[in-house]
Amino acid sequence: MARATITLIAVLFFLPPQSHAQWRSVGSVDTGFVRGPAAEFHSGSAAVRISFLTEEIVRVRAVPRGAFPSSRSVAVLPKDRPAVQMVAAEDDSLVRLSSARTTVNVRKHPLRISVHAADGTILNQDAARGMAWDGAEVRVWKQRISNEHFYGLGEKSGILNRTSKSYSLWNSDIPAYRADTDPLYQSVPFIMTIRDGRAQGIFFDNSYRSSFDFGVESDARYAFGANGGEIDYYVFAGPTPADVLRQYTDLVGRMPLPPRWALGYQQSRWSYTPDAKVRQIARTFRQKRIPCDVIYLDIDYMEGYRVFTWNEQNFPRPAELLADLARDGFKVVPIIDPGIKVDTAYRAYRTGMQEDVFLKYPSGDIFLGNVWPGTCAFPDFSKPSTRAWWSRSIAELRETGVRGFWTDMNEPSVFDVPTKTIDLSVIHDDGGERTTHAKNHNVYGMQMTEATYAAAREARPNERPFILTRASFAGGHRFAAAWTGDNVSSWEHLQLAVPMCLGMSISGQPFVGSDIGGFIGAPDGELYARWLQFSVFTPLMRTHTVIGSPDQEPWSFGARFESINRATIELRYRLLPYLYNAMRQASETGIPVMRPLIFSYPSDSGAVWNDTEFLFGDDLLVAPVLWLGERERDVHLPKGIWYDFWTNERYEGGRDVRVTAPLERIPVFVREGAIIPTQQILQYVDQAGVNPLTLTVYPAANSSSEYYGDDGISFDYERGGYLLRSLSQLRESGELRFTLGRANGALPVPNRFVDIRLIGVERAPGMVSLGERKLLRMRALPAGEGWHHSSATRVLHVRVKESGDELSIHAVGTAPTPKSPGPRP
Ligand code: MIG
Repeated sequence: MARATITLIAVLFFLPPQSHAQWRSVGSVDTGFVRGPAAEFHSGSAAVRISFLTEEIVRVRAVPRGAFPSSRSVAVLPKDRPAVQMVAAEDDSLVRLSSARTTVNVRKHPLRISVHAADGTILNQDAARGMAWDGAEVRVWKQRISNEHFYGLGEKSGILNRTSKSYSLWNSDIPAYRADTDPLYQSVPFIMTIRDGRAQGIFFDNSYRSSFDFGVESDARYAFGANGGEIDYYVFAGPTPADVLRQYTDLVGRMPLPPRWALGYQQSRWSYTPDAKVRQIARTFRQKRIPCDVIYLDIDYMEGYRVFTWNEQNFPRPAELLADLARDGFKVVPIIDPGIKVDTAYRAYRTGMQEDVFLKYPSGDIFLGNVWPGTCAFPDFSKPSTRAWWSRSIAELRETGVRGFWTDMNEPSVFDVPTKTIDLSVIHDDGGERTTHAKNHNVYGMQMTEATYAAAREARPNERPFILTRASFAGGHRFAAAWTGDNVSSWEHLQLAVPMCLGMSISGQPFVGSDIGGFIGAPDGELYARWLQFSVFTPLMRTHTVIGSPDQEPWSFGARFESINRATIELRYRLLPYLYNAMRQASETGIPVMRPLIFSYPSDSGAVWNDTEFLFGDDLLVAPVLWLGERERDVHLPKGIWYDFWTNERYEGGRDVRVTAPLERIPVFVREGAIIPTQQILQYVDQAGVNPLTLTVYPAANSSSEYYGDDGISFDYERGGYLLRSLSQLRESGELRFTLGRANGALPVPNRFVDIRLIGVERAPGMVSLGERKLLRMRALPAGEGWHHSSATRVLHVRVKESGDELSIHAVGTAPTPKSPGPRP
């Protein structure tokens, strides 16, 4: 009896949650047909449609009854694609649908799907339950193939590798979140799985509250679903992680190039006020010669937090302030919140009411919620008339001289209600379909950025907008950069910032960063300095801190840290050409700037759980110091040859090494064969053109890359207004060749020098020539054309005038590449 009771309790305890006993899976195929690159199957009242968008992108949709509704997606870009050739074959148990590169097997009894690469490798395969419904809920189960690891889902706290965890997606404002806090501000229902070096991706195009399980329910399965909407997902066949991202961003679009100044250092706090304080901060940067491009205005610049107003007391003449700051090279970015204060004396509210822009309950009453200004109404950004209304105020801010927009509170966050957001029954226009907040919640923030981006472009058609957002959805990278919200000034949070930024990067959003030094609390000098060093290698490099906290500027931690922090920010400015090239690559291919090791080395077992290192662009490996008091750290170097960025010491990869990391230095390694473009230090990005353009060559037998430059602000590059040159180098038996390919693009070649620094050159060459012309040897670094060799640093430095022609440099009589690291001074 006792034993039976225990057994019963044990059974009850281990039973899965009972709430989903009612899952109804798709049954056997009754009928099916093929049309073009798509097939549709019917099973009872359910229907399943499988279509090839490209040879490597397959879409799966399923409905429990009736026909497929017209499908509108805020994430997927409408796009004309060449028709895919799909071949269908059938036997008693299976229908096989194949493009040249991908095959979908549809088992008929019951209907279960598996997706395969051309060589037969399984990419994903339905588990026993396949696709199912329970009331309004939808869910898909896939078999977890052994050794399969899970990444993606955008902004998530905790570790980067999502295996054995489960997550929900529901945009939420959670200050001082922790490693296990979920969900957070953004929802990106995209995942990448990697197994034995091979990647595939899945994008679940559903904006309802969704959930993903990577092995909690069972380690033999993974699953995704939502509490409304359709089963509608896309499979990306890879095979590399870069291919998956290229395919995913082919579907949801890519980041447009931001203005180049947005890659400069940015300074924020809640809040710099009044105007004199803003001026003082700006002046201090220039006086101390610490480079800075952007200053933010947090909510206190407004009149009672009314968006699109200026506080008359503290910011009496905003246009004058912004113009003065602009003369000094500062761009000002104010915060804008979605909540519009209910106040008939406030223009945005009055016009918003007249133009019927606010979200309403089904009854027609306007939804009211409490946020910073008090009781507010919320614009329905899915409505064209709302966007037109919003656009006018954005244009006005732009006319006043602001250069970017910081969209906050757009989860949307609502105070004083248990759900912390808009009532789920509230109706959004949603393209005229009039759907609930339950459906539109997760896309609200992205739609706010979309409206803001469009408005900024309308105001200045040939100027690239800059928007920084807290909330977003899949595809939101088309409109805004994103930061990781309200973190904490702690070492743990610095450690979290790395996988968070990487998780966003690997999910399609390249333009990411975290509040440097932490938002809540106060960092000490060391934490701030280490955070700043890490953030040289996050595309968004912005300090921010909460109201009432101590000063958090690069000079706030004493003289020693001030000089360390200056040098750190200067490093960022030196690297701008390299970063800009990586941003361009991201905007063209979807391959992010920050890449987890597993992204670039999917077969490297040392990369699977690596949360403390990453690649920055194609050629730099960054190993930030994330621990108090540490002056050295272990670094996993993937296979290949690596050079220490600071000392040029040469390392064999494929192993872990221990490296020193004094307070002033973040460990960075350069891939062999890299040609790294850098520039002179400036106080702000547009202070002067790149001059000289320095190209540091880390010799390999041969290698090549590209240099891209443009005006950094306009869209002229879309019409050929850029400068694009190939870079290549060749090294064999004591000879070095470096070639800067002929200038492509309509941008005039700048009147400047190009400095080529060849690393690891043992002996001074007997001769260095530029094409037919012999270059002069100099005793010191050349001021004009010429070359210099230092046997102490083993750098051969060649300086030539840039022209539109191919520039080919040839050095003869140097020693061969060293086989092992030499001693360093
Ligand atoms: O309820 O505008 O994440 O960066 O300083 C807080 C004040 C509202 C949250 C943002 C933070 C910003 C703060 N905002």
